[in-house]
Amino acid sequence: MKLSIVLSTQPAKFQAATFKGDLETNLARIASLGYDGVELAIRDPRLVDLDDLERLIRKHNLVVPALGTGQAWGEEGLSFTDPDPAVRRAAIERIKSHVPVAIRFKAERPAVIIIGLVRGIVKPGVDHAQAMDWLIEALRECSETARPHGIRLALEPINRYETTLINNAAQGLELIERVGADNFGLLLDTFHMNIEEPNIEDSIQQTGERIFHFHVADSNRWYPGAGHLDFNSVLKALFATGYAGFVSGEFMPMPDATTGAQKAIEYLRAKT
Ligand code: LER
Ligand code: MN
Repeated sequence: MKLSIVLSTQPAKFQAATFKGDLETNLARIASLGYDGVELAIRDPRLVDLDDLERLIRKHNLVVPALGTGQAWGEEGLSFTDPDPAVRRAAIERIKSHVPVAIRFKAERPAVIIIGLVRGIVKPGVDHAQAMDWLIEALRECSETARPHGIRLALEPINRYETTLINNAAQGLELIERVGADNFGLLLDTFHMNIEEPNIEDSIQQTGERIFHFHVADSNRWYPGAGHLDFNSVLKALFATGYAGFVSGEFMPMPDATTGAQKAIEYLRAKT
């Protein structure tokens, strides 16, 4: 099993970005704990010294399986479904600006671009069907831009307390049909699945080859092993689909980032 963990390259309010703060220190720590990769949360590629980031990542022999983009929503309010067309356009352009970053961090394949909360929520006064149409339009445009470079986009079903647009895998699969792009799939996250899926293993099986990325946190959003999810069964279902990507830790830095990351890797490595 290839394991990565989320690192935010910029200050962020998002609680489950496990590592935040000094890049060099955090990358060294992630590598020394035995992780194979690091999932980079990048709010805006223009604000990051990509040459320096790439140098540090290579120095520590880490792979970048995916790029998180949700802080564009969390910190700036950009979304695909805002009633203001200028905000929707800015969100689309922001996601497209991650394409060169995904190419730069190519390992076996380019990094997956994550569409989490940048999809937005249904804002007051907006009809759900209208928000879905804007979402589909934006996803088609971004998938089309990414496709010639072999880059895939993964939309993450997110629990109902954070968004009202695409909460579970079944809705994600319907969206895939409507978007109609072969480089568009899903990111499944065990924390959200525990809240929304009727049966986690069945939803994994039904999503099958459209699982482009996978987040792990336990039921309480602490490191795997700290809650009541059955990771033996969840990981068995994941690998039975033929999934060959990374299992990426995205959990709260509890009791602190290093201890959580260490407990997670010990626990997950014992499963394979
Ligand atoms: C991001 O990957 C995530 O899981 C969401 O909870 C973001 O708010
Ligand atoms: Mn997640």
